[in-house]
Amino acid sequence: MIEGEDDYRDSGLEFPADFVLGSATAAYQVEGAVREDGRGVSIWDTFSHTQGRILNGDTGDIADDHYHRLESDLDLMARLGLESYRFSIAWPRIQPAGSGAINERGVDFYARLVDGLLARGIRPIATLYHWDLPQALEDAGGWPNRDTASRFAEYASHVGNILGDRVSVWTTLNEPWCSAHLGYGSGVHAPGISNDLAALRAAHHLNLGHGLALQELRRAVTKPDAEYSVTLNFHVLRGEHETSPEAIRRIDAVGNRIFTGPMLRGAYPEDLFEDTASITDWSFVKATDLANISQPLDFLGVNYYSTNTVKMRDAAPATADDSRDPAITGSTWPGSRDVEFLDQPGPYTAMGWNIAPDGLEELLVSLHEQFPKLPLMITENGAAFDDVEIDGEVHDRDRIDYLRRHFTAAHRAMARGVDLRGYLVWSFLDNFEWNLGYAKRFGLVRVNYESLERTIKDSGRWFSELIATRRIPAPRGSER
Ligand code: IFM
Repeated sequence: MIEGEDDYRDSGLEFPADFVLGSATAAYQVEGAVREDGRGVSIWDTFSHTQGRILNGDTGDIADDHYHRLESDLDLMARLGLESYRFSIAWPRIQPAGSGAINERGVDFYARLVDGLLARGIRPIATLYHWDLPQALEDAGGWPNRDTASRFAEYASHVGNILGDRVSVWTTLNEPWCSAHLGYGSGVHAPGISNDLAALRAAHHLNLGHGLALQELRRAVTKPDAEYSVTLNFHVLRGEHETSPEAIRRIDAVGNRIFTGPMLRGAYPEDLFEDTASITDWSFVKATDLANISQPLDFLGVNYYSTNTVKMRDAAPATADDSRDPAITGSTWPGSRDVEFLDQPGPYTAMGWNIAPDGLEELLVSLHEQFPKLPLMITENGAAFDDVEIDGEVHDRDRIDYLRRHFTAAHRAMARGVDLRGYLVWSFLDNFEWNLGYAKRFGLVRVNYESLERTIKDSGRWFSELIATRRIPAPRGSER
């Protein structure tokens, strides 16, 4: 990132009247109430209750207690002026064992959520799957098992029937890369499996589940102007080393094009097959799968936080039998163990992620060039910082600065012709940050994890001003 004139700290830039401004959360990260009203067990319940998996032994058992504080949280969204709220539906609340009859009490919670949003003039954006697979389906093989894709389609059909008259936007999956690669490849996420073949099979069955679910949704939904999407987290790759182009190609294939290929082009990239030939012949891809997966989308959801810098390792590639310690084997990405991820230039967020708004601009422009007819929406962007609450205030200047830079980047991409429809800040509330538990705070609103009290941070007020004026607010005194 270049500091100075071109540091993306613009203000005053205006967003069009129909540009959607809102915020996002996910069920397991905020809801709590994991044993209530007939909810079944998810892989994240199991994982978070397994010793050593989550920092400080945290679990989502209570999280932000959003399940019990729904009305006041909805009021808070309205106070912030959110135009849209992106939430996810916990599959185990709808179908506790992942198949069969629906659980009416679980349905009731999401009906109240959607109705509460609509009553406050906030557009509901519903994600069907943000990682909380019913444990019963994991016990039957999880995403590496083809049947999970069919179960997901069945679940989508139920949810479409129940909420299809009211939800504005449907998103099938959130970040299937995380589900496949972190869940079944590196194993740092639930269900905690480390197996290259399982990760690739999971990626394919997530793709298939996406396509089948979209078809079911389109059959069930009755709201005529409902929109359909999927959210991907893209890896924006860089590298100056002579081997970087090859490393970039590899990670782009197994990290990005493994999803955009089948979903948006109707084919897996040939180079992905070559890179992973020692792991699988991909015979789990059946004849009709690609046609089922490549369903039309109204827009593509883009999650962006930072960039990656890569090169090929100097030493000989590790074999699949080696320890999975990345220090020994290189990356844990299937077919790309000989790719090395390098330290990135700062500044960094509390996650250790580099702050690179130019990466967001580059990503949006590149997606627009690759898929010129497909509108885009930023469905997640935001930052964790070590916020401090003093006398009921959180002066999170770092987060405001991060958001200013990324809203500037989005605006610049639009000025370059990108059809960008909206921007949803991650996250509405501080919440359970997966394997890092409650140690990392991304919220526009602080949550006190003892009292569960909510406090709007300065960034929340900043975002409210942006929504109200549709312009990036001018920096105040100490903000620069
Ligand atoms: O908290 C997560 C979210 O669940 C998915 N996208 C990235 C966020 C920050 O890590």
